[in-house]
Amino acid sequence: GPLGEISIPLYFGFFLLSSVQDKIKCTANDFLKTLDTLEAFKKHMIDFTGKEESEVDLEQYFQAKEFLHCTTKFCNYGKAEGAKEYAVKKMYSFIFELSLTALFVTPRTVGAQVSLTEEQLLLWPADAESSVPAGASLPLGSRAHVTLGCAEGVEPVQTGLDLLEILALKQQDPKPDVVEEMELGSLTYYNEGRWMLSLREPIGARACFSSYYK
Ligand code: ACK
Repeated sequence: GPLGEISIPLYFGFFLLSSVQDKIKCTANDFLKTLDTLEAFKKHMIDFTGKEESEVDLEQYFQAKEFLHCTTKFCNYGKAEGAKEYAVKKMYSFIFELSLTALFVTPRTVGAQVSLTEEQLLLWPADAESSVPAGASLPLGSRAHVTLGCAEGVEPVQTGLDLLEILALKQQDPKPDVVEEMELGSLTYYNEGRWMLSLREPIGARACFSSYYK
């Protein structure tokens, strides 16, 4: 059939413009640098190091990503469920303004939470949140994120799963203790090395809706 001739990409997503990427990388690095110096973080350093009394340089700990993007649909060249149906969506190469509303860090990943608009949600697959942790029910688009870095040996798919986990914990306890008021916003600790900085002012990030092939 005709679909056999269409080549379906590895994934679709919003690709941050290069000027925006530089700005976000700087913001994220500043955040990691500051987080590293906080007493509250040092108290839980073992989450990252696995042993008492050792230090971690968070900027070194995470391998920074190139091509910052917010994946909408992972298609795996047509092998992922729903890939072909998704691939017929239009709005190719349109520019969107993404709103980054939080930065989060776990021993596995560092990322930015993306709050999608109604229009952007039209590009969001209905089943993206199907791997929500047990007991939680999160709205469509909850998984939307930009992976900023992964610890050694960690695949980027983990960033969205880490975000869902934090949001599920947040849902259980909507008013957790804020650990620290930082310049950029309030920092909260969700145990087991999970940190979230809710930004006082969301970061606007212009991004092009497109697809990626390796
Ligand atoms: O950081 P990400 O959102 O996580 O961007 C990359 C991109 O696709 C290329 O690997 C994401 N990704 C990988 N596998 C999956 C999956 N099974 N479901 C959703 N996103 C995925 C990865």
